[in-house]
Amino acid sequence: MRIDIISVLPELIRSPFEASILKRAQQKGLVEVHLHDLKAFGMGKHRQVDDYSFGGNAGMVLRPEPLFACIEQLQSERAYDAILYTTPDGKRFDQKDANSMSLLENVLIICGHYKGIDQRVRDHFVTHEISIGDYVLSGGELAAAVISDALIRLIPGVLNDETSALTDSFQDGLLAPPVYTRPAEFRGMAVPEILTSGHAQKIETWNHEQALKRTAERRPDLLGEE
Ligand code: 6GU
Repeated sequence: MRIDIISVLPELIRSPFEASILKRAQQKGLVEVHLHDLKAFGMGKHRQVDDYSFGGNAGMVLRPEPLFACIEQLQSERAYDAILYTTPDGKRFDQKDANSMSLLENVLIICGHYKGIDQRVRDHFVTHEISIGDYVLSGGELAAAVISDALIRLIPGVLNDETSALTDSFQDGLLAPPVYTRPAEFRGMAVPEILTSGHAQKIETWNHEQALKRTAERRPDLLGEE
């Protein structure tokens, strides 16, 4: 997979890709992440990328010319399977979206900023408008990092223990059960006996029951109840 990210503040998202799992995924050659500074395509000697919105709505909007130039240059180098735009008015991103997008070869993410991007860019290029939740961020960069992380960790070989993505919360429509590690007893608090029993089948049943209980308590909407 290759992910290209267009942003006016690429430095805001460099660090998540330079540590831990995301760094190792790139070192292993499983994913390439390329950050593109929109200001390089800015207009005039001030490299302007934004302007006031028509109609008087307060706030700056990213102009179409730099975005068209940047996107068209990238498209001349490869075809994109998806062009995402991060925006609070997009479809709310979930694990299903992550699963299907993790299979794509070339993904382009355009980070919204200020009051957003000129609608003509959305109309012309964007295939998926994505929000990461019902709250407002100051820019789409952190959302782009969240989405990239969710995709990259699903690429086969990225996680050490291949089964661990399968036991994630949401992967079976349920929240994950509680987990414990050593010591088996700590300050008088014991790990549930079943987990130290060695009965694989009983442990699996217990985990499933706990996952159901947690989901019913915390996210009944996932069980279609609410
Ligand atoms: Cl994708 N962008 C911004 N700016 N705010 C958000 C968001 C995205 N998702 C939730 N809030």
